[in-house]
Amino acid sequence: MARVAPGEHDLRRVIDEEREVDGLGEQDLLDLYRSLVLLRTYDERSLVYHRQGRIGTYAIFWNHEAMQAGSVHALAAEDWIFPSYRESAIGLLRGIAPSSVLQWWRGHPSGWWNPADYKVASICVPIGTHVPHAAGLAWGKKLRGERAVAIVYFGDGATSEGSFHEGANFAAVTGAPLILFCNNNQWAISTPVGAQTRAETLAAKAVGYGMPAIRVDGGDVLAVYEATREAVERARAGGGPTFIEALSYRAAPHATADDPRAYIDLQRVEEEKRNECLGRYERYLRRLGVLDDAFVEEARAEAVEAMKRGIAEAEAEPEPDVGLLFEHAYANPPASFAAELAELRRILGGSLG
Ligand SMILES: Cc1ncc(C[n+]2csc(CCOP(=O)(O)OP(=O)(O)O)c2C)c(N)n1
Ligand SMILES: [Mg+2]
Repeated sequence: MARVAPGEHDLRRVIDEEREVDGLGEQDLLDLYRSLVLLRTYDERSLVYHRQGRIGTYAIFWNHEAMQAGSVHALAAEDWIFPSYRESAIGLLRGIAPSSVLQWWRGHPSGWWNPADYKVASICVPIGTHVPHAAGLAWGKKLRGERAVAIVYFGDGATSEGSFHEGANFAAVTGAPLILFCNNNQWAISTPVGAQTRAETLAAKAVGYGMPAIRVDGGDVLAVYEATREAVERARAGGGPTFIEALSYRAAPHATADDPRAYIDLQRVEEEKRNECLGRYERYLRRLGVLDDAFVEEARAEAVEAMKRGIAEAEAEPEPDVGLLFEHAYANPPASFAAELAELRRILGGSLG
């Protein structure tokens, strides 16, 4: 059996400890629930749309919603989010339309937004290359004396990439207001975290850069919220970056093109599924007497409706013109482009005719 992360000790928890988080009122708790439901619904519907051939390869984030919603709720509107493909739909929590994210997965040019409009950077597919971008933006905010902080999301595998180390070191040295949020789902496709590092925990890496770290139960939305809020407060107060390691166990395939039965611990997957993050939070809220069936039904119906509308809007967009392939790369395109585009149109015209 593959090796996974050693001891899961010292994880910050709220739900399992039956604690409450200071400063979170009933409305906040319900808003958080609604965000979890929206992300869960987006993810489950996207898998169906993929199977129906309506979107392309899709990176499933089932059971990662607590890490995403918990951390975003700890941010202010002016704070910047740098997602990886695992957080493709995180912009929904900032008002980006489901159709825009679905179009991204369809490879359509309308699957994009102006990052400045939502303070959500483009979805990063190369592993870890957005960490220096986020560090740079955060440093810029500091230099300008602005209040905003940035958060960058990446996986356990990303901590073996050069870009991660460059970004982390840069953020620490400049005292940039950055939260480095590591989703440690213990797998980088089929590579277990034990084959990724000799460090006992990923949080231990922060020590080498001289920045504080927090380890948190990634399936506990309130613990993630609390940990991120602490990191955000430190960053805003001029205390520099924080590394957050949120621990879980990947309970779904890496993406729709993956079959994890060849390598994963299936028993551990079943355990994780039984303890998945939305159900955990739902049970907690019901115990508190904050959530009832009517709210649950309404939140789900609203999210399903948003997705139905999203896929319909995406599919209603006209196909882009192939000329787009030749635009945006050069201010002064090479002379050969015109002939190449004409050739492409001729070929496509032939294949269609
Ligand atoms: C620079 C780079 N190298 C390799 C890949 C191929 N690749 C895609 S996902 C992935 C695994 C990443 O695992 P992790 O960082 O743990 O993130 P997770 O997918 O588990 O969220 C790899 C190696 C890539 N996208 N970019
Ligand atoms: Mg991973």
